[in-house]
Amino acid sequence: MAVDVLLGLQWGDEGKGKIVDVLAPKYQVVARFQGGPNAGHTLEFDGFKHVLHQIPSGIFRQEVQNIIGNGVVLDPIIFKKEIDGLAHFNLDLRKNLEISKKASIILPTHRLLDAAYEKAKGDAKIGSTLKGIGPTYTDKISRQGLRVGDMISPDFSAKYKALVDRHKAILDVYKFEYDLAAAEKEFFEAVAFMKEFHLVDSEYSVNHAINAGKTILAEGAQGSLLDVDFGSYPFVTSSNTITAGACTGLGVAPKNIGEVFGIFKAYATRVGSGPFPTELEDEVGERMRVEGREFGSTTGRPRRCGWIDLPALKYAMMINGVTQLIMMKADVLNIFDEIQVCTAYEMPDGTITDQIPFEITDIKVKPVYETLKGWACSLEGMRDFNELPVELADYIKFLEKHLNLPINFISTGPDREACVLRG
Ligand code: 2SA
Ligand code: MG
Repeated sequence: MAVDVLLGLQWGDEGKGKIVDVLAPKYQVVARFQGGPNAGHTLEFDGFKHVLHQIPSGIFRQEVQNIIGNGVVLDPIIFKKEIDGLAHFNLDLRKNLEISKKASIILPTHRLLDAAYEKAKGDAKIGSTLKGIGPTYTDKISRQGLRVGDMISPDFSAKYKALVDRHKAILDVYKFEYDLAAAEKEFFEAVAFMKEFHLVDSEYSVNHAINAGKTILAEGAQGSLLDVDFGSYPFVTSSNTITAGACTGLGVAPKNIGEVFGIFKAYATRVGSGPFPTELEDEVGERMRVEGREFGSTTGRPRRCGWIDLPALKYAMMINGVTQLIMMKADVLNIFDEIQVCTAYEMPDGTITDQIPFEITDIKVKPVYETLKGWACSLEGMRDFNELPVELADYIKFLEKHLNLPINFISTGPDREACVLRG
């Protein structure tokens, strides 16, 4: 059996949480392969709204095996809070959650370093979620990080101290003031708590599941355009958020990747800094933000909003090998009489391109728009493609023509049931 991958094709917040929740019943295993507490996957069901950060979205189904893979950076303090926050769901989490011993641990000083680096950058800041993501991946790549498996080693405290001493030296260089005592106490309590879970070599779990013919879903976090290699560097996160990240972040061979579900919003949003050619810094963008409730689920930050960007979407589809397209939040566009679609960019020298230029972070490209008629009505209760207003059907067909792939799932509201399935 193959591993299906579900990921966002834009800058995150495409609505992955809702889709994973819809898809989860089909899967016996749900695994996270990158990112960490910078993610916020919002699930809404039975009148509940719940945000997951580090824990896979299959957690609410007791029969699903949930795996936090080696590619993840895990904050024990946030992990403990997340588990505590799930208490009222009466789940036996020690049974259906496995954590890779090779996942990296976020220390309290990683968060301080994140803050120190961002502060030093001033106006050039990345807009990091300040969860310590960048510094933790830095330590992983520079081969000095701590991993979940180290927590069970007798010299964990010594390893911890050696790394924290290095961090303190850097914080001194940055003249960053801090008080570590409370966070350290919390950290060690959380480490003790985490040790009671299944700490495993999750590459074996995943591959045993593949060999046993189980259905497996790899759940991406952030978005493809925040990928450390292919996003608008340096305004990116520090992991590979794309399909290939599922291979390295779980130990899955490329030949074992199956369907790749690419999720995108009917428009575009971005939190944090960095280029966003179709951004609307006007009243239209403000209406989109309010209508779409576009505020970060991790940090509460208002998201930047704009029209859909087809060059960026096509790029993301290419890098990921998307086989299934899923469009979210079509209903947010109900309020507009006209809808713009960016089909290409105009470069500063006047040339037109449908590729993302390397210089995107330094130059301002102008979106080339085509204007489509809006449907300007509610989509409530619509479950069939043929019920959709003709303007929305036209919008979907227009996108499909440019993206060269059918859009088989169209979400028309936050509820689990609010969607149109085709094909
Ligand atoms: P980081 O914290 O080092 O990964 O930040 C680097 C950039 O990546 C962006 N980033 C995100 N963008 C959208 N959604 C994210 N997760 C949360 C969510 C966001 C929130 O799912 O709602 O609640 O604010 C996410 N995580 C990282 C970040 O904005 C930086 O531009
Ligand atoms: Mg999110």
